[in-house]
Amino acid sequence: MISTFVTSSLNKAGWPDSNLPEIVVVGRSNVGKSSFINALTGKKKLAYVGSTPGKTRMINFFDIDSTWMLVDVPGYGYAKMSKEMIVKMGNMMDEYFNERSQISCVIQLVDARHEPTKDDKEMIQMMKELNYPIIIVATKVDKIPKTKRIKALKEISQSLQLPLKTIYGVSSTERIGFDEVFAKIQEYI
Ligand SMILES: Nc1nc2c(ncn2[C@@H]2O[C@H](COP(=O)(O)OP(=O)(O)OP(=O)(O)O)[C@@H](O)[C@H]2O)c(=O)[nH]1
Ligand SMILES: [Mg+2]
Repeated sequence: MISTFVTSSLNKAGWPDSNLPEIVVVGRSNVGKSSFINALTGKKKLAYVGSTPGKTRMINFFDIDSTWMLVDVPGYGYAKMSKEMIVKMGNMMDEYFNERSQISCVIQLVDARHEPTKDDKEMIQMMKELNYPIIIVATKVDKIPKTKRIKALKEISQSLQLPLKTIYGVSSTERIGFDEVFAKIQEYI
């Protein structure tokens, strides 16, 4: 897989002039979106990973094999973000999700260790209303003992009222679960 950074945008004017299908990675701040993109592409420093939440502030586009784009967006639910910033980012995301016609799938990340949050559920609802197919990925499974991972995924599937087989567990640090997610992505590009 050949992956390259294309551009970062703050608004429509900054979106790449391209018709490639886009797969967007969404989720709470710090859930591991940028790490997921790096692990999926096998490039350690493609997307910026921060030790503190709120690191990704723009919409970042990555070209994959000149065939599709992977899109990294800012996380939601970061308590320390200023109100002004929350509004700015909300508008930026609304514009993208409402007007970018080639969005072909949304990858919703949730933390494997916790029940999906109210924000997670609202995000999923919003994506459903926009008619985007959604892939649910539970991150950081390395932080759960191996014997308890299935149970954690089951709890997420129950909480979201989605079949267990539609929830993918991954670890970006241990590189677990990416082949399965990649195969699923292929269905949408
Ligand atoms: N143990 C473990 N840590 C992870 C994993 N994925 C991400 N992290 C850590 O979680 C923190 C946040 O990761 P990011 O990839 O920057 O998260 P993000 O969702 O892009 O965050 P924002 O850009 O702030 O919205 C970093 O310290 C990562 O190293 C994982 O699978 N396992
Ligand atoms: Mg990020």
